[in-house]
Amino acid sequence: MNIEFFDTIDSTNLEAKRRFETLDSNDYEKLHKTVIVSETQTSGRGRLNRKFYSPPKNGLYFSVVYCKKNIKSPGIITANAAVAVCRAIKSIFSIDAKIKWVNDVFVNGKKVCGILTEGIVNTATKTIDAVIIGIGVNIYADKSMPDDLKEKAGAINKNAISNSSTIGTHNEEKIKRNFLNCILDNIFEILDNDTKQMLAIQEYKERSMLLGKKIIVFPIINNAKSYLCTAIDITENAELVVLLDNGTKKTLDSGEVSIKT
Ligand code: BT5
Repeated sequence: MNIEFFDTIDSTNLEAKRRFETLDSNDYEKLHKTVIVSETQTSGRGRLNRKFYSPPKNGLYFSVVYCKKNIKSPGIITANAAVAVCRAIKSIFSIDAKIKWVNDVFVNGKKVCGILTEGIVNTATKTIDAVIIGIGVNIYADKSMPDDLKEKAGAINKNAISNSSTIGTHNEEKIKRNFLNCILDNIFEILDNDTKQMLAIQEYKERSMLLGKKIIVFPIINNAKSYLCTAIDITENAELVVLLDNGTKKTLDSGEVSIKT
């Protein structure tokens, strides 16, 4: 593993992508397990070019490069990473986090982590031979968080405020570093072993905050209309199975969902 730290950067995912641009596709393997970490991001990104708020001190923002030939489902990797983050939250903070399909980790009903997995296509073989797993976690609460985010975004340690005098001290930095190491250990332990990947998907399902609930699906393809249904299962490929009111089952491999309140 090779970890690089930045004070500030546009986006750790973009930085990881730039590393690939300098390489011939036969040499992608050289970047395997490269980790780019930044104290803050000026253009932190979510899916569909949404923004990911990444102020300094509060959180962890990093990207993990994982190389493997012909990756069939980046969705499974996102699910594996979400489980790794939950295990690390349990180890370091003794909190049981939940997962909202596909890529969000929740504590106390609020999103504390988002994951953006991007595939790198080998131009010669047209297969996905590497992924960049971008992970942003809010560890401490942020007083300056924009109002539109406050409703849905939270922090693991919501009682610690980022501009209090303790944050940024040696102890807080140590917790942050241990937390990062713990997430990375868990990610590689899972991704390096097919059986552990399968077990992680089982845990992903157990930690799901959707199963059994009425949800609204917002398809992200073709501007299709949103619809109401019940989340009934998660497959071994981390797809969401939903039951429509007319009795039809659907298996979703992407999309945006919200729990009907
Ligand atoms: C995500 O997208 O949640 C994936 C976020 C991945 C961020 C990491 S940070 C390191 C790496 N480098 C990057 O540039 N990105 C990755 P999505 O599911 O599309 O959710 C985006 C939505 O989450 C936004 O539209 C906001 O509503 C919300 N959001 C933004 N910032 C947040 C934050 N700090 N905490 C919680 N929610 C946030």
